[in-house]
Amino acid sequence: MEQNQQPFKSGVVALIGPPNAGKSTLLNTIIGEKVAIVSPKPQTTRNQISGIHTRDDAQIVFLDTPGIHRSRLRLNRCMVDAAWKALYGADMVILMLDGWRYATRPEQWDRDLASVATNLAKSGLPLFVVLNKIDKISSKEKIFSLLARCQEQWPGTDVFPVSAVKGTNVDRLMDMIVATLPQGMPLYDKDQLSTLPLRFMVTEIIREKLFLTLQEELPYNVAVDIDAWEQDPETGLLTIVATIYVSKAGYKGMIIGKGGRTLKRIGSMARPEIVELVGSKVFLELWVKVKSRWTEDRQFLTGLGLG
Ligand SMILES: Nc1nc2c(ncn2[C@@H]2O[C@H](COP(=O)(O)OP(=O)(O)OP(=O)(O)O)[C@@H](O)[C@H]2O)c(=O)[nH]1
Ligand SMILES: [Mg+2]
Repeated sequence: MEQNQQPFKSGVVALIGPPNAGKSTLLNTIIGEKVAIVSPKPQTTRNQISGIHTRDDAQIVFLDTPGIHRSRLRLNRCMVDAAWKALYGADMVILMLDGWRYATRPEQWDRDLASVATNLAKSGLPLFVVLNKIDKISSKEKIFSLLARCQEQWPGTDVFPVSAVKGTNVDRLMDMIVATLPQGMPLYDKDQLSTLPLRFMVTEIIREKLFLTLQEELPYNVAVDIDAWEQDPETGLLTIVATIYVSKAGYKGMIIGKGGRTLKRIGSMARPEIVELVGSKVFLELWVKVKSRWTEDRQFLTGLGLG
């Protein structure tokens, strides 16, 4: 019988790019489970999110990151710092771009990518460019001209047109990542999908439902923290008490909604996903508290794993 002579590969791949490019969606598609939250709004991801993909010939730790954008706000600066920090210790970088955005608004390219391109060049890490959301671009010519623009900006770099949502071309991207990674042993059990603590993942699920439910600027002004996490040894019921922090008193009523309806909806959207994640029955209690200017509060941000 023929033996597989290929050496085992392992390494860390940082997923970097402007907000809303589809970085978290790609991570989830690769891992095959939801490890990162996703929403149609930009700046959904706030921390580094790890996802572990193990196959017969390789183990890859992906680091999903907050979208790179310009802002003077402390929370946003911490998010962008967290993104760039993912390059330390990474073996390679994937720059993820929303192809549809640049197909429809080409003038956004320089604004979004000038500083990203400079920083990536400085890192000296192997780079792949992923042109995402090609399912939304019906004209082949537009895709070709975007691929050419990527080649112009990053000469000699491999560029992959993909659809992270549909999984188009993701297998080819994975094979090329594995080919680029160094030889190495797996660091994690093959069944482990993330290094993130369950409690953090629960706060992320709640935050995703806030992003999906709330309008305008509100989602950017909420943070979620766990107050209590207790499992009844007899019934197995896990009671989770979490607080949603808002930066202004006016926001509190908007989250709670008329007769508590909005908060209840957020809880019922989050609970089934939490049950799936923790693998037991869950009682979820949500509170809303005002913490003025939390987005500028260094200590509070550190508590959220930022800064
Ligand atoms: N049509 C289409 N939509 C996509 C694709 N990939 C992602 N999206 C959508 O784009 C939006 C943003 O996706 P995310 O995965 O949250 O993007 P992100 O880059 O992680 O965004 P931040 O965390 O804000 O930086 C969501 O509504 C996704 O459903 C794709 O391949 N095709
Ligand atoms: Mg994200």
